[in-house]
Amino acid sequence: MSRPRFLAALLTAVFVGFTAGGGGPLSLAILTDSENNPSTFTSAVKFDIVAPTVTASVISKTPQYTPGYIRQAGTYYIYANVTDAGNPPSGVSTVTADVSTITTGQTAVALAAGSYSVGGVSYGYRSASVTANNPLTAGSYSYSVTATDASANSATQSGLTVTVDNTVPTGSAIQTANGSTTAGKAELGDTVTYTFSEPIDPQSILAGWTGASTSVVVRINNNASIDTLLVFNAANTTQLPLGSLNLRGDYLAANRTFGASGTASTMVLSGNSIIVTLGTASGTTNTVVTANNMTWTPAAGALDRAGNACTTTAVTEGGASDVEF
Ligand SMILES: [Ca+2]
Ligand SMILES: [Ca+2]
Ligand SMILES: [Ca+2]
Ligand SMILES: [Ca+2]
Repeated sequence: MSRPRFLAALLTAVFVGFTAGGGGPLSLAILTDSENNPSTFTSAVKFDIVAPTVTASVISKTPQYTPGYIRQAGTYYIYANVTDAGNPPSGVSTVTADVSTITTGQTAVALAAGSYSVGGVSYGYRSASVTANNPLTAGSYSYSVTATDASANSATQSGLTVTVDNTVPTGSAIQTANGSTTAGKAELGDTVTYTFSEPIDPQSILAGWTGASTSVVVRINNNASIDTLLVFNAANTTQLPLGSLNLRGDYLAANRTFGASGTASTMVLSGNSIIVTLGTASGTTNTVVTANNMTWTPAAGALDRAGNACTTTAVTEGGASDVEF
């Protein structure tokens, strides 16, 4: 390669390297070839004068699936997505949140870069656990997130909101329905609908559950003429906090599982309700002809969106007295 060509190639490589590499707020390349050319080559690269943008943020209780709600004295995370622009972007340096409306004095809580997910949405930044004031009146509260890039450009997204909910959920209704051939007989396809006073966070019922249909095992335990229905995880090893359902009838003469083999039982979240559909029965069941009203005792492990524990006050089946399933 000739000398001038070599010099041109070298300059191009250095310039491209500075342009693509970014890094610092200002990149300047100065090359001198005093032997062959006394002139000085100077290449000034554009720099980042554009502030980052907070594209999304949400506050959620810890742990959680459903975001946007906290309770007084509860712990929470702040999530955010931040992008930086510039020519080239110098990159996001710090992200902080002012949550002093819900936690006194916390005007600059640091959010760390990482890979986070809440409510089915991915976020690139999250705070450590923060504890809400106690007391903290229920209602909507504003907070802000500030992002700064490596060139010290800064932008604040204000007007973000989180809802404080201090009202504990309660059981409000319990019903079954015949989804198969015989009313009064527990079979594949029959349903149990547990209804609460407000939406329940699915993750409080089953780790990792989003509320979409998922496999479970239903157990109906024989207790003479007052058999009891419980819901277990898909492995049939851990009872889920859907409480205990007294069927008030002799639906079987020996303990049975539904969905442990064959067709799985399922549960799905729908508004304030969780609907359980029976899978394949492990053995014979009775057909009950005497109408009665069930009694459901909810479990405190069921949490609302803010993390308040459900009361365990029993709920009696409403409507006309009927047989179940
Ligand atoms: Ca509530
Ligand atoms: Ca039935
Ligand atoms: Ca029985
Ligand atoms: Ca009934």
